[in-house]
Amino acid sequence: MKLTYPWTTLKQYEDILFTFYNGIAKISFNRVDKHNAFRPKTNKEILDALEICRENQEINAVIITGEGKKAFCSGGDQEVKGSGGYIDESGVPRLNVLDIHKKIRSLPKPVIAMVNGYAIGGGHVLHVVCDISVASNTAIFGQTGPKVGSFDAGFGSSYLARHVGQKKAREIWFTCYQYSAYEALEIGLVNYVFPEDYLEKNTVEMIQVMMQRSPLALRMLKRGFNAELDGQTGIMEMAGDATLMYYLMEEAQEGKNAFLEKRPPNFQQYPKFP
Ligand code: 1HA
Repeated sequence: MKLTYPWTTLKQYEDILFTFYNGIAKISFNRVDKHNAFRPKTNKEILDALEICRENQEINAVIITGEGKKAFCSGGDQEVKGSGGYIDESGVPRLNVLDIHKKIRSLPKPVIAMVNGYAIGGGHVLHVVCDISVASNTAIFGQTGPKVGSFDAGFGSSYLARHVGQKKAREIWFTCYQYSAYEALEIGLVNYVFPEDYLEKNTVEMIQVMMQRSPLALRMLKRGFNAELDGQTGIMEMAGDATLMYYLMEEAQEGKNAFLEKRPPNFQQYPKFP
């Protein structure tokens, strides 16, 4: 029997569930009849939920998963794929899942992919961009792009290669093979494999350990891990957090106070650590 927690709804959406338990937010794809394939609306809802996760002080970490027993996410909904992207309600083609990749990486809190079944195509990329991936023993991983007329040459390939190495990443994309949870574990694609019924329990327990650690330390570590791949954007995110910490210091307040009091600042009173 699946062990779960008393999640409460944070906000109602059409394509996703957005729930909360004990400091953890959970975003679940809820298009079970399509193996949780996403359409532009799904991605728009996830972006909105991720923004709430960023702002809400009660939320320490985020789980991304899929409803049902079959799929985490099977990527872009092929039924709405059109010329130029995935067609939204107003007829505009979109690739807005890429905005989710950026948002997950920039979110200053851990994001954990809880892979409960198929993580395929754009669904696979989604777990790749999360900070941590845990899988049920029933999970199946793979890319399908070159089989169905797509590819993700962004994080979906470059960041994947950071996890599994260049050769394996190229195999994953060029062949579109599918991999079991244990194969994924062996090649460093996931952190842990748990029995299906214990997936949520063990994931929450792991997050509870992270929640005992310093949030600002985790935040800076995430920035550091990302900066290496994200170039100037990564440095900007890290620098932003350095500014945040500087603003918490008296030295930064002295500059502002001196300006407002129309006097020269006295920065010499502060220590210059070696
Ligand atoms: O590459 C990108 C992007 C790249 C750059 C920028 C943006 C991107 C955005 C998206 C993507 C992509 O995601 S491309 C890759 C899109 N996804 C796929 O090619 C996966 C298609 N699905 C499958 O290969 C298979 O369904 C499966 C391996 C996940 C599971 O196979 P299985 O167990 O045999 O189930 P199946 O019968 O195929 O699927 C169950 C139901 O779910 C079917 O519906 P039904 O016939 O029962 O009415 C099936 O049509 C539906 N379904 C599954 N996946 C999708 C889907 N419907 C629409 N879109 C899907 N992706």
